[in-house]
Amino acid sequence: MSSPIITVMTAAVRKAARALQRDYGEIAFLQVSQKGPGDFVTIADQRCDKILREELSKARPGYAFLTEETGSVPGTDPDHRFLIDPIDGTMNFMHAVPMFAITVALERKDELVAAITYNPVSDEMYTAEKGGGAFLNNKRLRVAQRRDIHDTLVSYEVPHRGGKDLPLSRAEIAVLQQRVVGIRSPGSAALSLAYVAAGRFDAMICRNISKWDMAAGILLVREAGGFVSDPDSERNPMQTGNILATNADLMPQFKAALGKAREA
Ligand code: LIP
Repeated sequence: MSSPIITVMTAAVRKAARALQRDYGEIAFLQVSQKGPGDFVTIADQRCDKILREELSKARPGYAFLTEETGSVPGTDPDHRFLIDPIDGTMNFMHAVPMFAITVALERKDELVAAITYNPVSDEMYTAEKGGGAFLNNKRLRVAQRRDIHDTLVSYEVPHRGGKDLPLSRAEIAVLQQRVVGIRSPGSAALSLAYVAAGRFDAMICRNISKWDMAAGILLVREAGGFVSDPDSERNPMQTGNILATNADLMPQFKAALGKAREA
């Protein structure tokens, strides 16, 4: 049985997802039109963001927001804040690649306490609540239990052309390719983190992302028994914008590998 806050967040996400799916259905058509999908995606993002804020405000008036589309929206409740990315994986959405998600997290006094990441195309609803475990469509999740980096499948989010840290990313991929079984770049940090929680990926690494891209995923991974860290230090990824998520045995091995890349 879902808790009241997970019920509220899930209902808001499902309502926003219905609008998003209608927009997704238009994307293939827009790609062949002269205008292209860029502006349309902005509108889809904004529409989804608005529905989420309206629905969540109705159920929890006074909570603040931090969203990719509207930035910081102060609330009257000083303790609670929703973090929202209405479409994480925008580039995939624009190209009609069905690997994107609505992702919503709730912070209480700066601590992540509830999380939803939903892929409307695959109808995969990932939920987590602090101390209550992580779930995929109500099935309990557990991170993968592999212990040796040489056995792992890893998500490494490749930066966009012109993105920050391109030389570092190339060095990291080169080092990882010598150690892991395979590397994927799914294009949605939120879904990559959900996949770590589900034990599909053994680890995920992503640099220069925003709080709303990773907030829900961090709680999902922790509640599935995994760990997150800044890849270069012991700092909180929410503060540095860089994240490594994996299990306890693999964490030091990935940190050592990424350290080698920094030396290269
Ligand atoms: C994107 C991430 C993606 C990352 C990009 C970007 P958006 O979020 O989830 O994985 O590589 O840098 O931040 O822009 O699609 O919400």
